[in-house]
Amino acid sequence: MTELLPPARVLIVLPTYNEAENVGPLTEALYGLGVAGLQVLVVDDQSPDGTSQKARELRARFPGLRLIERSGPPGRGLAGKDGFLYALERPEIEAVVEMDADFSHQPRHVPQLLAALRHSDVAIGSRRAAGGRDRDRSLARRALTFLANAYARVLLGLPVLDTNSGFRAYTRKALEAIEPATLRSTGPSIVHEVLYRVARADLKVAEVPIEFLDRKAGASKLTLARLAAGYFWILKLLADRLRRRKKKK
Ligand SMILES: Nc1nc2c(ncn2[C@@H]2O[C@H](COP(=O)(O)OP(=O)(O)OP(=O)(O)O)[C@@H](O)[C@H]2O)c(=O)[nH]1
Ligand SMILES: [Mg+2]
Repeated sequence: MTELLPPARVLIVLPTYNEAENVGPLTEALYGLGVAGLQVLVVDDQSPDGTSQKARELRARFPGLRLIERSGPPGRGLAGKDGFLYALERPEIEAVVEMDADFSHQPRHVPQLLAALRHSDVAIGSRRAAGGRDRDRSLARRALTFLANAYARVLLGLPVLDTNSGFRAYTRKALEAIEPATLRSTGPSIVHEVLYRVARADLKVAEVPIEFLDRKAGASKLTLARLAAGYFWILKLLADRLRRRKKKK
């Protein structure tokens, strides 16, 4: 049977690892937004908790839902990259939103991010823009985010208040300029690598204030090793920045 679905225009990329409890309610909330041509893409890394099985079951209710079941090395960065490449292969997709699948990024902010794309190339869901909030999490967790953000902003000279945010919307033009095929970071630091490319390509960035919540179900995947890898990645990007500066002189 051919599916009678509106053509996908806005792709929501959800990287998932052990989000079986969240993927259903989140998919429902996203399709409930009433955004025309919205399509959800779950990019799962063989989660042992059966996230992809859940996503497959959800297709009975949401036939537009797509699922990439990744094999090979896992990672938040690799999953995000696959989502971007999926969008670029489909010319009907005009905008891409990436967001965490744990309800830290609330669906209600999606229309605000999309609205900001009317006058910008990239819209960032920002805890640090006026009106933004990050008060729900422990002080230690917020302090960690604060330090990582300051480190990335200063070393990479990024003109963005919330560089760590993985809640973003991109126009197709922005995605093309980012050249996802050559992104190299495998983990969460993809957010910095992408932002670094956004700045280099002189894309117009808008920061949309969001209320960031602590995850409601499931466990965090942030480990000390991942955190350290993220800090190291920023140093690699800094080396690239300095090399380019030298060449320019
Ligand atoms: N596909 C895939 N997704 C991942 C992987 N690691 C994390 N994710 C997803 O990326 C998003 C962010 O991961 P979280 O574990 O919430 O990490 P975090 O938001 O930095 O940490 P918390 O604030 O403690 O939740 C979530 O949707 C995860 O399911 C991975 O290896 N592969
Ligand atoms: Mg999270």
